[in-house]
Amino acid sequence: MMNSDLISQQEFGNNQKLVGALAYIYSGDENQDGLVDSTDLNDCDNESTAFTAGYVVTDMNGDGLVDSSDLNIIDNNNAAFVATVLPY
Ligand SMILES: [Ca+2]
Ligand SMILES: [Ca+2]
Repeated sequence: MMNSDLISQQEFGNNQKLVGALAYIYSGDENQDGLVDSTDLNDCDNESTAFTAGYVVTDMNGDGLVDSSDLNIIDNNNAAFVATVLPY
């Protein structure tokens, strides 16, 4: 059994990204509507243009600044159709 098999059995919906030996939770859903889409990208882009800093929801990597690195996270996860997976 591979490490990725172990991790995929530990979380619901196979909704994590395995990088090396670590599993990461996706981010990018700034407005918490369950999808990473263009509305999240627009909100982050607006705050990036305004040089927003601090503990804000558009700071995807948690470095205290809203900039292109946060936009890249949202853009990549938007392209991968990342969405919330919930039990019914
Ligand atoms: Ca969203
Ligand atoms: Ca950031």
